[in-house]
Amino acid sequence: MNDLVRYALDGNVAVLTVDNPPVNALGIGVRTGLKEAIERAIADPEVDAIALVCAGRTFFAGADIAEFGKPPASPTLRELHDVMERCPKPIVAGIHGTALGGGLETALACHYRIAVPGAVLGLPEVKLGILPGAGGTQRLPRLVGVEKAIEMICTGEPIGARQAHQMGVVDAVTEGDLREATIDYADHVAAEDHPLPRVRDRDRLIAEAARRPEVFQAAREHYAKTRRGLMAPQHCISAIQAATEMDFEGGMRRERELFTELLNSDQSKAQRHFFFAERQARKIPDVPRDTTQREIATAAIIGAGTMGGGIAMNFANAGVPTVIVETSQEALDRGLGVIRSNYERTARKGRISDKDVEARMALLTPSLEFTDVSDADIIIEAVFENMDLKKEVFAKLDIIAKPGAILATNTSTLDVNAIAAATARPPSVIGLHFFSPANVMRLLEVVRGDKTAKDVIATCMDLAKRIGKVPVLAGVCHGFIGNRMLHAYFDQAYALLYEGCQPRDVDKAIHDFGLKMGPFAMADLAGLDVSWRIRKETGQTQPIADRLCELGRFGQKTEAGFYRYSQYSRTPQPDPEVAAIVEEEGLKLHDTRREIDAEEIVNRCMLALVNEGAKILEEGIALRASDIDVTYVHGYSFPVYRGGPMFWADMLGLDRVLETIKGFHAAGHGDVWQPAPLIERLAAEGSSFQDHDQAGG
Ligand code: T1G
Repeated sequence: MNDLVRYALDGNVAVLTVDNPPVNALGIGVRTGLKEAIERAIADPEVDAIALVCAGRTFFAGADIAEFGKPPASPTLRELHDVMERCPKPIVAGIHGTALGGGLETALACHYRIAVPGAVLGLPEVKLGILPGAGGTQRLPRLVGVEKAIEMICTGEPIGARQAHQMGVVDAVTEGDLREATIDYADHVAAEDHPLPRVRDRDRLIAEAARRPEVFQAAREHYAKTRRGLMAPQHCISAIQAATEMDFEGGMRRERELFTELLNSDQSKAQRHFFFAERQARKIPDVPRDTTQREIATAAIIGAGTMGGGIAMNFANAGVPTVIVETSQEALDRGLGVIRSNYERTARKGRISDKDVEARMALLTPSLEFTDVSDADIIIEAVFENMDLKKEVFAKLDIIAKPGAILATNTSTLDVNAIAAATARPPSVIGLHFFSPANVMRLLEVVRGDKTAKDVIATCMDLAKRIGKVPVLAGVCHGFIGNRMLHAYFDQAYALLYEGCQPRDVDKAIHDFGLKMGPFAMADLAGLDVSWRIRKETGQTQPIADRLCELGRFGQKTEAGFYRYSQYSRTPQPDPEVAAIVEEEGLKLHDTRREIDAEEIVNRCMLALVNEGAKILEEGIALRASDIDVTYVHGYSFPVYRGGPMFWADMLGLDRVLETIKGFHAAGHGDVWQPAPLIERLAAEGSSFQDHDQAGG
């Protein structure tokens, strides 16, 4: 054995305990140790059955993702599963924590499975741009039927132990000590006198499904819409369909072919990059993991508007009692009303119960008294985006808030240092920039001020996970990471309108590239009046948008903006009135209007993000290029199968990126196309943003 797999005898049961922290990934060491342990148990006359459990916080969380891309080492998971399935003595898997991917596939290769109530089981490989490659697409449908298998495998969402028991994925749910229960179960089944149940032999459900091939076509159409642009869900469906058209071995071969195709795809490389990027984003080099944190048991939100209400819901969802303060009863009632209707809508969709709605509403305390925030551990200000107003609020909070309270601002652009300076406790001031709708969008920009204390940063980075957010640390500059880059992106989108495009041309190219919507449909959703007011306050102009706003066209909320919207649908309709305004304003800046193809539109908009992103990296506003990728995928619907703007640029090759940027500069598209020095340096070295990250920036 090796030190990753322990072998012990408990009566006539061989107990195999795998211990490979942090998540018992099924790396080569574990596979080797397991195979040797099972062969030893088979050969041991004292042994009648085998109990397989994992030490630490979880059962196997899957194959070792870090081994991907390396030559497969034997025993592979399939070879190990063959040994397990052909084992003449019953193998019982005892599941706790997460049985995911290769972990669940390993359990399905056992003869029996039991789980504790809190365990979750799933095949999330599709989130890595692959599919379950160790028999999951062949064994799971044999247990749960093709419809449920398609749903579990194409969404990658796990199920709980009780649901798994109802579906027959696990044979029992134990309330007791898992190790003892697994041994007892093994001892019990060893005494039974019938052939060992192998999942691979269960053909009833797939034979029945073979008569309903339309199920697969319907699934293809559904996931082509709901997982637009992603290859993996479609391959998952093909693999499951193979289970209904071939025998087990044939299906396993087809699964392997489809798995290998995905594993070598750019999409999977991007999604695997993104898996680790999300985890890297939590690590702050100068804020050690064990930094003492401030306790967050209660919260308070200043402002019950769209953002304040959404932010409060995150805390209620996490079970944190939260006070919401407003200046008028009417505003307070409106805010709480929106929160309740959001919860009721979620309950109607069956995602939470009516009881949950009441429980979460009960955690929210509306108030008109600023002093009611005095006991809160964290206070988040979400008032109107105006510096004077924010300074006034923070000056008041400085007096009222208890010592040690964290004072956070939800500003999306303003100077957090200036806001902190309005208090006598800048170390306790931090930016927590939520994205709208705040109860839905997963990204949280954690903005570190010059004086923000490390324990405040550590507390907020972990708090983000607690309230279901993915945190990215940003330094202070106008617009932090996300919105600063978005400015460069919009500048190019507008420039394309002046040069020859119409809003639908730009939006179609960006939508086809993979974003949920293009810049102008997005502007209509956010409301054109917001940025119009800021332009007027700062003396800036954007002629096309200014003319639309002067006509009262503020976007979806006025059923007219860059597009027209009917009362009953949010589908943008091109409007000849806008087309005329775009042409007129364009010809004021350029003598003629030119044809611009989708490739140039994409390059202008996306490389504007990349070039600005590189400057943000150079200035240390972002710690890593991969943090920028996390920001854009979770905050701005950048397609995860491209890995984020910086990873996308790496896949293009920074030499080609530099050449294109220089080309735009030479074509007179403005100094914004001065290449970022970091891109010039990395291209010259033949390096990438990933190399830059690995070198520690
Ligand atoms: N391989 C390698 N490292 C892994 C890993 C894995 N499968 N899962 C987690 N880690 C690392 C992670 O990078 C982090 O490292 C640490 O463990 C803690 O993770 C054939 C091919 C289990 C729900 O997709 O979803 O099986 O940052 O911070 O938030 O079909 O990790 O500390 O250095 O995420 O408590 C399928 C992936 C693989 C599950 C725990 N399995 N993991 O979440 O901790 S493909 C998955 C997770 C496969 C087969 C195929 C989560 C978790 P570090 P963490 P967490």
